Amino acid sequence: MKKHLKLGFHDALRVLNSAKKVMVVSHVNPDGDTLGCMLALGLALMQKGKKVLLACQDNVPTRFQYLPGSELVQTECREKVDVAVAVDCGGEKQLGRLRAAFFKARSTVQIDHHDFGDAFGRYRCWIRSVGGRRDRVPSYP
Ligand SMILES: [Mn+2]
Repeated sequence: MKKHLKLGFHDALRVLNSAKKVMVVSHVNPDGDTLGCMLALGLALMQKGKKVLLACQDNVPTRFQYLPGSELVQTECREKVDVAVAVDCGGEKQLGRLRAAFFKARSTVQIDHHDFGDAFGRYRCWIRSVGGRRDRVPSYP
């Protein structure tokens, strides 16, 4: 991981720790990557006492509805949040109709594991994939 990206990770943690209300957004036509990341992060933030909105433009596909928290995912968001987090989104277009709500947040964070894509979050962290298809997941202190 490059130094500036690592700094982005710690900045993102600081911003998330100080937030009261957080929105986590998955990309359009959600797959297991984006949903797994959104739900894991969202549930972890809830356990820390944050108010969390889980959002995706499109409904959770039936094959992923067994995932814990998938029933909480909403397809729109009208609330203003302290921090909006985009997960697995290679560009802001992947936020779909949630783009406006995302950029209304006081701060924005972009978490991704792809080496390509556009930077659009105020804080960005790339989690490099290791060991073939199994991605390394950072712990959330
Ligand atoms: Mn994906």
